Amino acid sequence: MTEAQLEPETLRGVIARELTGARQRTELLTDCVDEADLVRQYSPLMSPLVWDLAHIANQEELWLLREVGGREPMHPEIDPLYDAFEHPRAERPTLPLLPPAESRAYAHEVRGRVLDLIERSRFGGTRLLADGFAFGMIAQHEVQHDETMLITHQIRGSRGPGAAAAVLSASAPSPAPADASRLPSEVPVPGGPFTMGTSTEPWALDNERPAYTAEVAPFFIDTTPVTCGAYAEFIADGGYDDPRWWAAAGWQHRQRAGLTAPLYWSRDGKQWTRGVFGATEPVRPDEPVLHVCWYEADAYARWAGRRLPTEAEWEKAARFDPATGLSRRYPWGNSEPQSSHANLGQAFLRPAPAGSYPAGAALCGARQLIGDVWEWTSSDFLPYPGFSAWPYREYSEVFFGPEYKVLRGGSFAVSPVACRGTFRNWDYPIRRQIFSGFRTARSAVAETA
Ligand code: AVJ
Ligand code: FE
Repeated sequence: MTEAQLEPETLRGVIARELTGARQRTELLTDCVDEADLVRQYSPLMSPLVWDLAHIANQEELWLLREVGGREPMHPEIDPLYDAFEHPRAERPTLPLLPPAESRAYAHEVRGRVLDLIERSRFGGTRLLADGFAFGMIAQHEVQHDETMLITHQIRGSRGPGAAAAVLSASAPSPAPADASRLPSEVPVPGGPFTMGTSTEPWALDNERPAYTAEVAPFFIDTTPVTCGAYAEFIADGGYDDPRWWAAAGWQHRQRAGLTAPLYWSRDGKQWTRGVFGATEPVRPDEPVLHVCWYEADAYARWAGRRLPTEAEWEKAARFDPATGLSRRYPWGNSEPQSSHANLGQAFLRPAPAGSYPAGAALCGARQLIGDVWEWTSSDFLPYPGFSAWPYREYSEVFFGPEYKVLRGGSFAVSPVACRGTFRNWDYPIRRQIFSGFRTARSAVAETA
């Protein structure tokens, strides 16, 4: 979605393309397992895949057919089943959910009516319709659930027929570019004010709004996400056994949960292996580390003599243009993400080697800020000054507070439509089933004469 106001005909094309692309992914993720596995719950952290499918359709019906289109509910009795707030994930398999065939039929029927609605819409008159926001919100909702479903596939591993990697058949990303080994380990970012958040990005969600002036002190940030090789050094140095590196709550969690390595890592003699969608392979030292919780990222950073970047630092590194003083939409500028910019959209089912995507570098020189792995920041998930919940409180507002940490940048699993320099994700600091990694930062020490 561009920042420029689009003619209705152009906007129609953009919306149809985003919704159709999201649906192709949803179908891949749900057609590659049999009925029994669609209704199975693989982890109390995740819904059965069939819940995601019907929930995607239900949100689309709610916002596009009912709110925008003024239609009557198609099946009002099922609404509560797919309301994420009425039933926590752990409870969902016990609900009288629509079976797979009915879920598919429901999603198909809703989508057919939505495509008709797009043809008739003028994209104006109400805030929900302006710039096609409601359609953009729903496209983003579906691709967010596509990421959630891919997480379920990773948890599922090789259990059951049709291990995800084979069915989703993603190829490997290219090897790191020639200059990757010569990159500086960190790059400087100037202190001072910059514009954080947005008031102009048409499909930005409420928690990214409004734009405001944030101030940061000068700092350095890692050029790339922390790699598996660097993380393995932390492990080898006894990092998991030394409470000095861990936040108090993190150490407690590390003890209680018995953490010794990232999720899906195991020790095979002298080398680390990792489970990837049901396959086991040697850990690749130059790949960004994946499946670490905030506490692990925080401990690694302290061990390295560094710290996690704040959310404002991350965003300044990603967006700030010192020449104009303006914040850009993406690290590479204002143009829509292309496959040369970032590893997004489940094109590959893994992060690309550190130093990849030189065309997607930020002006400060940092690479892979967008795509590959979600990056933990040190910040709590809080509203920006002037925030107002829109169009519903349950997207962001009910989560604000110190119990959630912000992640930035987007992983290989999220589509470009739900990924930009201002986009905010959040989760509990103990969570690591998500496609999470991190990079570190340090404050620039003022030079004394
Ligand atoms: C923004 C990823 C935290 O999955 O809980 C999906 C996105 N919100 N349906 C989540 C979301 C409603 C949300 N995250
Ligand atoms: Fe949802």
